[in-house]
Amino acid sequence: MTATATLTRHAPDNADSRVVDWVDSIAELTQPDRIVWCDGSAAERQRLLDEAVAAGTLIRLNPEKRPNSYLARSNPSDVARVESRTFICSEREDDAGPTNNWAAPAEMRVTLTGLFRGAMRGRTMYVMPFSMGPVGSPLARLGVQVTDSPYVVLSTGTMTRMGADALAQIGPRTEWVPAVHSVGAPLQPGDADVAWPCNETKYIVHYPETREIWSYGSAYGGNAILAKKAFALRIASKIGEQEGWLAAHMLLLKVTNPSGRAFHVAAGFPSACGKTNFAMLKPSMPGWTVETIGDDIAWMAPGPDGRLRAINPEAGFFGVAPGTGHSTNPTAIATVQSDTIFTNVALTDDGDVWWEGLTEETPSHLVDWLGRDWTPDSEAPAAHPNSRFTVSADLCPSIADTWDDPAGVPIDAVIFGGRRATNVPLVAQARSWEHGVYIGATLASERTAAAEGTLGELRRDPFAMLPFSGTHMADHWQHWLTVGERLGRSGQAPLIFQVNWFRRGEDGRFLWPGFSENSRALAWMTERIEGRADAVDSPFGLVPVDGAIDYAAAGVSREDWDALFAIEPEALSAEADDTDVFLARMGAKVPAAVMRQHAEFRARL
Ligand code: GTP
Ligand code: SPV
Ligand code: MN
Repeated sequence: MTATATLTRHAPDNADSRVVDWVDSIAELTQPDRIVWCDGSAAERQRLLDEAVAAGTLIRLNPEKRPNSYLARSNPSDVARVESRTFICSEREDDAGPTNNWAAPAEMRVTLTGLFRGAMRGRTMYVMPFSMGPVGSPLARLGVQVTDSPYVVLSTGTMTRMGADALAQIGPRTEWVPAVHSVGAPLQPGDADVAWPCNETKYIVHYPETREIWSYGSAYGGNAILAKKAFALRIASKIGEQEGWLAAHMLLLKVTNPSGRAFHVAAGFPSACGKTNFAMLKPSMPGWTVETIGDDIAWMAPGPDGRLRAINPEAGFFGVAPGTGHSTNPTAIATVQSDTIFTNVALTDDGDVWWEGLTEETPSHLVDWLGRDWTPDSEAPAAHPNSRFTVSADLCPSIADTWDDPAGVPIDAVIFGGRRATNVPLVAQARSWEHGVYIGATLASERTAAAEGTLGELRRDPFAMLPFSGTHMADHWQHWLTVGERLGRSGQAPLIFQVNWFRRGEDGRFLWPGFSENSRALAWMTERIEGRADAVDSPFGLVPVDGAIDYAAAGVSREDWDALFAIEPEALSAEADDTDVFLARMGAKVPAAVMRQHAEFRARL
């Protein structure tokens, strides 16, 4: 018997033989010391947590302040997604498109085989069967990830339905997506391990046609929790195009008006542009409630009744910490009271966590995310700008009781938004589905800390999917047009809107207070759905008539309100020129409908 065969003997009896064979083959390549099949139980989680504390990977927080919660400090070079190291390896380069890094699959397989050979020596390989979406839902999908990072196991355990229930779903004919992850830091006998092993060389690789994922060198969320961005967006966007449904970088929420009518909304904003906050919105308007269904990813398919139905494929939140405070997002603050893993936030002297924006008062002493003493005089922030919390969706006080309904929820509105200091109004309704697709296709946003790159730089982020599309971006647009036509035939296509919470005045301050006041824009959108609110035409689409939104109640002056909708012809014309360049870069696949809408935008200026 080979060493590998001894190791895989511990596969659960009901494990499908294809899964066992695949695990075997990866073990033979990567040579781990041990293999552990994860069952997803609470006991398993506690054992991993205790081991991680003993190994120095996690710091246990003060149980009186933050029960069952932990702090992880990453390697300082492994703090965000690495878009420059993320690859879509379709057979034809043209199927990955100009916005993705591409390499020929055969060549990439050779490179990765070299890197993964012996990569797990001295480590344990964990096998994680998982379901994206409620186990057994017709919209759910299965996968199996192997990893040599206990931090990734703990994160996946929160973010997905991981373990025995998912494994039991995999029969001889069930499709499942294999995902291989290694931190790329093998240990020789006698080597001392580090708290956050990783490798300077990083590869986040997707084979959309064969539906496989390989990730090397990073343990950061989006690079390593492969069920999330790699599967639920990049691979799923390809599957969705083949099968007629949509994988979207969108939050899902349910909003109920004072007369008790509920609406479901999907909203796509780029990374660190407000999805978690909007999903957990506490309306400032009396009588309105918002409940959370998801904060990052939506899978949406036309249902048997002809309506678009959506599920949140995830089971937890991997949310941005900085800026999340009692005044901005009290729901998130309540969610992370316990049972949370924090990554790269600061540690207080009494064993709790802190980050910029958590409290109005800054503690006089902290240990920063790099483990250094920190005081308010320190120059760098105490928490990394992309520091995050990982917590189960069940713990969110605003979670809707339908959030894990296997049938999903019917979508009434789709929203696109970004961080735009100029040009884009607070809220506008697309004139048609086609116009809405144009708005999504040409979406732009200022860069945030969620990925490597220069902060604040304006870049196109079509459908908030620039880093997450597993296909040619223009094919993605055509797919949205096709799904929209199908929904339109049954007269049940959701309305599409655009929002911008981030417009600034000449003095640089935000013109709109945001957060709970965003409910005013949301309420107007629901009133448009009901046909109760009036709108006027603008180059961006239909905007609220005077008096439709009570901005004064939000503390906004008449002057600022006007500035939120100001049309600056020169700036808009420069933006239209930039859109020409962008669309030309997308090439011949750009749908005629998008070109038509662009011509119309120009004509309306
Ligand atoms: P990912 O998890 O990266 O996909 O991000 P996300 O879109 O869920 O972003 P999130 O809600 O975590 O917000 C990111 C940052 O934007 C936080 O610092 C928030 O405080 C800030 N933010 C969110 N909503 C608003 C708003 O309405 N106005 C302003 N000014 N800032 C906001
Ligand atoms: C994002 O960057 O959009 C995130 C965090 O939601 S990650 O999972 O790292 O992609
Ligand atoms: Mn995201």
